[in-house]
Amino acid sequence: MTSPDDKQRQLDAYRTDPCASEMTTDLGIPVGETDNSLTVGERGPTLMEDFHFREKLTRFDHERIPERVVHARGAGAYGHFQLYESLAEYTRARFLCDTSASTPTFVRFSTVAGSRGSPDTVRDVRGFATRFYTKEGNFDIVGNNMPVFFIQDGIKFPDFVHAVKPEPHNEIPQASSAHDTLWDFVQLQPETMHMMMWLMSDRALPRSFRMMQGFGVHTFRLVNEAGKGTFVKFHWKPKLGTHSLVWDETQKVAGKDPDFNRRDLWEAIESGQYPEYELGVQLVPEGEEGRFDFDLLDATKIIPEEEVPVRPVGRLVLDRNPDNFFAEVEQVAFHLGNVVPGIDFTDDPLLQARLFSYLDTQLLRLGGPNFPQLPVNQPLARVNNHQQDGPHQTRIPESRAMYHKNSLGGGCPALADENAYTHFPEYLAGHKIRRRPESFADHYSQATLFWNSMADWEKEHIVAAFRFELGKVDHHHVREGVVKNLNHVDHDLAVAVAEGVGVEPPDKPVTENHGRSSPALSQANTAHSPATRKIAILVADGVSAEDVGAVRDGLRDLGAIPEVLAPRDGAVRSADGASVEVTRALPTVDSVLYDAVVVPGGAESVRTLSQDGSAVYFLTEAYKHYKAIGALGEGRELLSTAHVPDGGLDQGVVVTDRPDGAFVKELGDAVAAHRHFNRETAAVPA
Ligand code: HDE
Repeated sequence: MTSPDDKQRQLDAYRTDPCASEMTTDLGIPVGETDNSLTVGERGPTLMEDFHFREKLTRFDHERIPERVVHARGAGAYGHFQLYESLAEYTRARFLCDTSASTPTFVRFSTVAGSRGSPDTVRDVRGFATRFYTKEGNFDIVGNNMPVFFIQDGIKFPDFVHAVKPEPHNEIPQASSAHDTLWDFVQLQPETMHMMMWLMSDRALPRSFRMMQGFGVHTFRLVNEAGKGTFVKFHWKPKLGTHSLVWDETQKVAGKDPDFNRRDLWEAIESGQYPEYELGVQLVPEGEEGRFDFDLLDATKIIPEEEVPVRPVGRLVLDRNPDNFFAEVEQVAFHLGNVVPGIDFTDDPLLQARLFSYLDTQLLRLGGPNFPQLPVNQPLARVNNHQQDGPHQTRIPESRAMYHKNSLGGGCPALADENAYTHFPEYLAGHKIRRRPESFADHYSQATLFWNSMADWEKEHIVAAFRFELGKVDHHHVREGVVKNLNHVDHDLAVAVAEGVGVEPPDKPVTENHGRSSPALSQANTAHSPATRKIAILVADGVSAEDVGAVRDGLRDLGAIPEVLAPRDGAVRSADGASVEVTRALPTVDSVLYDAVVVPGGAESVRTLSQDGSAVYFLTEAYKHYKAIGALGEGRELLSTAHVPDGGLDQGVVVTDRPDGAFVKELGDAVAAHRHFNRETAAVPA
């Protein structure tokens, strides 16, 4: 049985305390001077014998390792997983059978296309990789925040990644899919269409890693004690719901705070607002896989939740930030081949390719085969085998018999018996061929399903995204090719995109839209909460302290994070002479870093703010980005200065004379709604 602290106790052995001793070299020699190198006289040449200088520079020169070829930019955290009920009927994996165990975990979230230093808020898929440190070894779900993928066969992965990464001749653009090579790949590879719908949707712009779903994508197989197999898809559902930024905002955030998602995760954990996700499974009994109009082995397809419900089976809580980014987040080596007894693969050709790729890439990235010994990669289970040597071996095997079978080492280690991992004995026979199955041929029905399931505002965002991306494509025939493919998805969509990118719209649909939808796909149907939302309260000297206090305390009670912003840092003087502490100075922040804005009353404060362009713009821009807006007393005047129409509660604009409970409740509801897309914002100058 594992407990949440087991992994942390293991890591303790590796944590180093900078205050535990005086400064030393790497080999422990005391260092008394590290600011001046050893020279001949004060102005003479540096001496080679200065071993401390040489070591310091050499270590510096060797600090870098290759960044991940994809998913280079990421952030990670530790946590634990608690099972709700035993899944012994389906799997012998002990951590999925024992509800008394709490399994330590490590999660890494990432973008895909950008380099290590690229901004967080680009339009991209997000990686959602989870490691379970179980007593039977490490189990990794190396998933994404979208449930399908661009390609069906892993042999296409290098082609796809070459197309989406910055173009090879000039290494432009960074962390963006809006360029010719990606869309050229897309137009010639119609299997990308379903995933492109997800990528052009708001799913590609998560408000927070804490507010996005995760998916194992492939169909895996659970195997129980009796050897019976059940197909499974893994899902993570965030407790706070699935929410996204708007496109204009993401681009501004990329400059104002390139670490936006990383910082959000870090701060939430530091402040004890631990991110939570529910693990769900879709189970399909072996033998019933033929009942769908798609192939379970095709990673460009979902199993609609309405056909096979997602059964919640446990809860993941992330409650500890890493101590050192490089040691833990950069060196973590996920591999979807890391499975434990009771969890097995399927013949999905994308999955099969990944089984090769992850180990291969770690050998290069982490410099040899001993990377499983790195603290973050070490399992809690005991490791015992005849693997030996290689760079940076840290174990000291005591046996002289590093082979099996042996008599000189007492025959050790003995082979595992009933605990051993056994592969599902799937019966297979066939010819060696290179051919896609006919059951993988339908590239459009589920793209149409996704489109049909979107709320009107989600559809508008998808059209705008296609127009933006294709608008950056120089080759006209590539734009035309994409529009042609879109016409297989939905005629109206194809026409709307064509009209925005200077392409002749198709005159009729290729096929009639099948009209089916899956409500679970829409972000309109997600959970809503004001918890952990950042809310700006704009103040200046002369503000109503009563308003500030009521709003701040009321929002805190709802679990939100109110921050008082003023033209300068420190404190402002309220109308009644009290001191109101300022959280941040306006020039150091921006509305795109907040979920909502409130303007308290106080005639002098509002007058000052209305003459401060950055305060006015703050409000206008928040309105433009559909965020909840609140105003009390004279604060309402700033709304009209900022061209914010009082659309009322329906449009997330909450105004009042006095700060009472009803105001805070309405404001909380408006914040929880996340965005108010029923506003007319086209003419708003921000
Ligand atoms: Fe990956 N992928 N991938 N991938 N992937 C990597 O492994 C690869 C795919 C995913 O936070 C690499 O350690 C191939 C699907 C995540 O460290 C590499 C194929 C899904 C991460 C690799 C895929 C993913 C990676 C790069 C097609 C969602 C980041 C560095 C056959 C289910 C893990 C590394 C982390 C990382 C290969 C497709 C998710 C090169 C060949 C589908 C979350 O091995």
